Amino acid sequence: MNEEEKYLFDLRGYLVVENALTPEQVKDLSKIVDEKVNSFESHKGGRKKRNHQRGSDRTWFANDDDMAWSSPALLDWGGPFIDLIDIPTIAPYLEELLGVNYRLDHDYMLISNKESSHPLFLHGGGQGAGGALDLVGPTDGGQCYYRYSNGRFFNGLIAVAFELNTVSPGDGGFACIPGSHKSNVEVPETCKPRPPFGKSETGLPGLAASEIPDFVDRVTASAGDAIIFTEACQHGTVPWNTESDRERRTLFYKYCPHAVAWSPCYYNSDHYKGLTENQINILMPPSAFGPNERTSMIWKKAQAEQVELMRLRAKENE
Ligand SMILES: O=C(O)CCC(=O)C(=O)O
Repeated sequence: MNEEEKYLFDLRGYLVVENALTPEQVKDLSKIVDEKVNSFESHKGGRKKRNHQRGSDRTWFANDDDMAWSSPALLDWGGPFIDLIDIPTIAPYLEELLGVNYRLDHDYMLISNKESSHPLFLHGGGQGAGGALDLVGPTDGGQCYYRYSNGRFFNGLIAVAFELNTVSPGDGGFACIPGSHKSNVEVPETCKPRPPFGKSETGLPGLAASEIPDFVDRVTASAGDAIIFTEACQHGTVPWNTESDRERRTLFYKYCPHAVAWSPCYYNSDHYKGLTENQINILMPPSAFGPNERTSMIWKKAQAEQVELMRLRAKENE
C-alpha cells in the first residue's frame, strides 16, 4: 500500500485497486458464476425469479438441515474462489489495514440487474453514526470501528469487493459517504432508509436514485478491479439503472482482525481441498491469539468432533 493509497484510504474510507484480478481469473470466476446462477434459478408464482445472493453471510437458516457451525460459502465453488482467500494483489492491503493474522469472516456474491434493483440502504458507519435502523450502527458491539494511531490502521471489518463486470458511471453499485468512518455526528435524516425519506416506489426501505444526496460517492470500477472499504464508512448499493443491459456481479470477501467475528458461522477448512497453510490460518475461527500451535490444536479437535457428529447422524438415518 503506497503513501497515496494510505492517504486516500484514511481520507475517504475506501480505495479502488485496479487489476486486482487477471483477465483469466475474471473469466474462470464468471464461468462458475454462470453455471451456479443458472442452477439456482427458481420459479415463483409462475414467474422465473433468480436468486441474486449466495455465500456465507448468514443470520438465518435456508434449510432445516443446515449446519449451524459452518454455513455454505462461495468457497464451496472451489478453484478460483479458494484462490481469492489470499491473493498477492490484495494481501498487502489487508495486512496494512488489519495487521498480521487477519481472518476471513464471511463471503457473498451480489448480482444487480434490471430485476434486482433495490433502493440504497446506507449502513455501517463508525463513531456511532450509523443511524437507528442500522444493525451495525450505534447498537453494535463496537466492531464497526476505524482508527489510525501510532502509524497504524485499525479496522473492525474490511470488505474486498471484486467486480467481475465493469460498473460505469450511472449504472449504480457500490456507494459510500466518503470520510464518514471518522464522522462524529449521526447521518442526517435525508440519508436514513425510512420515511419521510427513503420511501421509494419499490416499498422497500432505502433511498431511490433520485433521493440520494450529492455527498454520496458512486464508485465505478472495471472488470477485475477490487473496491476495498472499511465497514465503518457509511455505504450501500445504489439501485441498478434499469435502462442498463449490463449486470453487476460482485464477490465480497470480508476480513477481520483475528479476535473479531461478525458472522455467527465459521469456516471449517476441512471442507476445502488443497489449502495452503496461509489459507488455513486465514480461515481460522476468531480468537485473541490468532493462529498458533495451541489454537490450531483446539480447532483440529473441533473439526474431528464435527466429523464424528456427521458420522453418528448418518448412522442414525440409515
Ligand atoms: O458494493 C455494494 O453494493 C455494497 C455492499 C454492502 O453494502 C455490504 O457488503 O455491506
